[in-house]
Amino acid sequence: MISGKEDLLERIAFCVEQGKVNIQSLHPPDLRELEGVDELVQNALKTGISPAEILTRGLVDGMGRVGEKFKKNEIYLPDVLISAKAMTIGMEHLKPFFQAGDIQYKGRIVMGTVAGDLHDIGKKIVAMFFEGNGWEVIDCGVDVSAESFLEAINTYSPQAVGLSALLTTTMVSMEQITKKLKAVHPEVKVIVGGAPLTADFAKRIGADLYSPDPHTALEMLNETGS
Ligand code: B1M
Repeated sequence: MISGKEDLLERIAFCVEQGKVNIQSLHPPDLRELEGVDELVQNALKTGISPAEILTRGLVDGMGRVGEKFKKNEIYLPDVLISAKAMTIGMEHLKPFFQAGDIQYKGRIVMGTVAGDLHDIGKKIVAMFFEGNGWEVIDCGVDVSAESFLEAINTYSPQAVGLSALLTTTMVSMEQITKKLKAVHPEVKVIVGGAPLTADFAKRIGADLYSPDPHTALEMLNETGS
């Protein structure tokens, strides 16, 4: 028998997978007038399910299924976009919980998805982990050039810069950006992550740290000291 909690988490994952944003959404037609990610995440929080579980077992799980279907050509880009929208709405409700961690910042990190790459869901999740653990995050967004990262470093004097890349093609721009940043600011730690990366690649491009997931990234960032 599925418990209320399991059922709610599964419904959240299912709504991300189906791209069911909220009760008003007309898409998908067979879920009309039913609650979407917007309402379900709020319900889950009200019933006391932890934000971390809602994130990993609801939202991220749902987006993982979307990725699998996209890979197999079972769905197309517009479907992926609408799922990303549903996921983002859910993440908005979780953000305050991750931000509520500490009062004084441990340090500051500039983050961005590298030039040529528009994927930002993973980067936003990592940023939420950092913020929730007391780091001030300056999020430069997506498609960020080396020049924009350098400008942000000059403006905010961070301890670290976090680069995210989801495309094999933009791993090249991650390499160029890392090299430029290390040449100008060797004292600023560069931490890289994203699905196509490996530890070997990170080492080869001269990044200081590589993490495949938000938890390890946070541990590494904490170890860099503030
Ligand atoms: Co695109 N896409 N996409 N996409 N997309 C992938 C990445 C792809 C693997 C799908 C596939 O073919 N199976 C494929 C890349 C193939 C490759 O390069 N080998 C792909 C492609 C091809 C494309 C386009 C080229 C498609 C096209 O136009 N024909 C295009 C590129 C646009 C561009 O960037 N220039 C494109 C576009 C899009 C959308 C805009 C529709 C949308 C992005 C919406 C958005 O981000 N706002 C999208 C999506 C959603 C995906 C998939 C389905 C899901 C990505 C995601 O959000 N995953 C993806 C397939 C997949 O991943 N299975 C796919 C969930 C997220 C939580 O995981 O981002 O891996 P992830 O982040 C993780 C870790 O990687 C890590 O922690 C995160 C949390 O666990 N991590 C870090 C990430 N950054 C880190 C940084 C760190 C540390 C850890 O330290 C700093």
